[in-house]
Amino acid sequence: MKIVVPAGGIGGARFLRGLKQAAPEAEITVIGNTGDDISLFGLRVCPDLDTVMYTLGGGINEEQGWGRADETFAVKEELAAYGVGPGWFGLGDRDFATHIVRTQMLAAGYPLSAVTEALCDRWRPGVRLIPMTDDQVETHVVIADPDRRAVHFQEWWVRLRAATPALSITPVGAADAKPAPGVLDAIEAADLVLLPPSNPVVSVGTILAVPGIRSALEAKTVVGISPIVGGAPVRGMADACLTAIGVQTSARAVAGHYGPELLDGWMVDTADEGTAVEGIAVQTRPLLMTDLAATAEIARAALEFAAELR
Ligand code: GDP
Ligand code: FO1
Ligand code: CA
Repeated sequence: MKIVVPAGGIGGARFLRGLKQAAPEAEITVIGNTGDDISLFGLRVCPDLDTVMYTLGGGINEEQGWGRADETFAVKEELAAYGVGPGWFGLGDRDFATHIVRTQMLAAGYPLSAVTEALCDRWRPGVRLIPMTDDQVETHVVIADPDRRAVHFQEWWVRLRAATPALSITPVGAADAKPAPGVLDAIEAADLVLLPPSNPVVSVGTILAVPGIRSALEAKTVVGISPIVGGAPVRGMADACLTAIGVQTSARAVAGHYGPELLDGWMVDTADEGTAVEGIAVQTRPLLMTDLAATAEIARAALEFAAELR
């Protein structure tokens, strides 16, 4: 069975871990969000790709959900001693090595998709991880406070903790980006597509903004898992992203935003029992990925749901 999963960081990665357990024989292709990517200290940082790679490869800091386990911060401290920031972004020593390899390969002319494949040669995530595009796409956020300006998504999310309302959120460069090699082929060959409980705006929304990806997905059986449970994100500030694009923070509104052209099935938590969305089949079950077993159960249910809808 061939499964395609367009994924962001923590929510996507944790779901994928459950999916691997639920469908050990499946060929899983992950289309990774690169809108969070940022250049810092001369290095290219790809948080969502790395979160998926480290989580599935056994190198993730489990409590934090991003970055490496057993991390130290000597390089960051040395940079700070030179007065070199930003101090608000915590790149660890082990993580630095990943970024040095990536940046070196990009500078040598390799596309991000080839670089990601090379990094995954070490981590063996057990899925094929392809960035959504090899072109540069960066999510920018327009804020009003203290004056109206656009900041990089990471500055809004990490430094400002999304506490300053976003007037708009734009995946800069997406309109001119091409899907990375293998992305459209994987979708076309897929038996089904699962939308993990990733951020609908800055993770899945960014992937869908790359021309060609949404329409390719629409031709498939797609089942999504709601990241919104009981009217709030399970983790993080997705509510601030949804507010910025005028979508209510509810499982129902997120499904409506994706729309019946994209979604065949939508899974909502028992806290959202009774949710109905026009043109989309809804299934209700516990959706908290509390541990691997619970997550595998969610993935198993999603696979069965998709089989019914095919
Ligand atoms: P990020 O890129 O690291 O922000 O991660 P993603 O975009 O992949 O996923 C973030 C989303 O995961 C958040 O909006 C959370 O609400 C959602 N999420 C995290 N844990 C869970 C969980 O246990 N269950 C569900 N349903 N959603 C979750
Ligand atoms: N998130 C934080 O909240 N603070 C950090 O200092 C931070 C550093 C960081 C370094 C590498 C990496 O891959 C991810 C990192 N993240 C950090 C997480 C991440 O940037 C965000 O959660 C997202 O991009 C949203 O998906
Ligand atoms: Ca992300």
